[in-house]
Amino acid sequence: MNLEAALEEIGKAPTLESLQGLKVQYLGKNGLLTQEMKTLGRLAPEERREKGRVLNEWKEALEKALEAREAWLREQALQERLLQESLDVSLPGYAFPSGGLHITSLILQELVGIFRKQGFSVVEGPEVESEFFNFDAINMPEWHPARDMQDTFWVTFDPGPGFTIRGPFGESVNSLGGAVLRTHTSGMQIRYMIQHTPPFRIVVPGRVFRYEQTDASHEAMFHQLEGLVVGPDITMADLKGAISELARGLFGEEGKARFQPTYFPFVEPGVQFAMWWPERQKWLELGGAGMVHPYLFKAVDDYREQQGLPRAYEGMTGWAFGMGVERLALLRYGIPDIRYFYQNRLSFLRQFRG
Ligand code: YSA
Repeated sequence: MNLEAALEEIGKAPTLESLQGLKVQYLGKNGLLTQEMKTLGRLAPEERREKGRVLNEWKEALEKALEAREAWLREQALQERLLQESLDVSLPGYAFPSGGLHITSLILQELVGIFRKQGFSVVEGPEVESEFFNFDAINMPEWHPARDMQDTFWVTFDPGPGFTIRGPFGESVNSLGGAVLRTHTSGMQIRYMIQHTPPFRIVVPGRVFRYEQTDASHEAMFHQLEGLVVGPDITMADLKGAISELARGLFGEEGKARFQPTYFPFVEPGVQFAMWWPERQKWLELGGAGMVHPYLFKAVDDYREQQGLPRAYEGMTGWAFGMGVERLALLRYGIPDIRYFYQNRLSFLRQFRG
């Protein structure tokens, strides 16, 4: 075996794998040096000692050379990796997509914000509602057209374990008729009044459902904002003031409201209101309103009495309104079709994210 040649070969090994090969070739069980060691036994003692010393030196030299080359190859690999993986801070970064609020949420936030400034509380109610709160208690008896299958999603359910429509006190109201997907937020007027005593002012944002043939201005699921103010001396003038304030909040100083008489079973007198839309110079029909019908106060007090609570609404007056949230957005942003709202078409929705 030629030590010089072996050391040179090791010093030039190009990869860790080839280096391992050389290690085996020289120092392995059947390696060249090992072979030489095996011949020692056959030598005379004097010669054996001398050759043994030399072979040990060779072994040490080979081991050192292998170690040194291995360290060098590893360092080389590390440097190469560092070079490849180096961080270029001038490269453009990854864009992390961030979500935004839906157009309905944005307009609801704006509406609710305007009322909060006027001291209104914001409350929410159940979307699956009992027939009693959605209809009866607000003076829409059984024969009222809004209960027709064309308008209302009736929820037929097996009132088995775990499904009960509950009243404001957690009591089961299954006995108070069937269940519906609420057709408007007006049922919350009753729920709130049963649990609270006047004076108060609230707004109720929420999803409502109607069995509608959808078209450009009708959806089967949409949102309403309900308002209710009750106290000892509340008048129609307060209603007009609040809606006019809403008009100014939405459309600026030029904003104004118009009221036209109409009929809703739960108000007397009833109005529909429109707002002046300065950009388009036209009136927008937004919703219904009026003075709370005395029937509602009576229904609330009767219910309270049933629950062992004192009657609280005798001598009170109040006003209420209910408006379509998507309809307002349609007109305000010039959107041609209400069905765009809930089709999850990002190109449409991205135009409005806040
Ligand atoms: C009236 C008087 C009050 O004292 C309180 C509330 C009300 C409003 C009443 N509860 C109601 O729901 N009236 S409404 O049937 O005319 O609907 C109110 C608004 O909801 C409409 O003016 C319209 O803006 C919107 N709307 C109705 N059906 C819709 C709809 N929006 C989208 N799709 C539909 N299918």
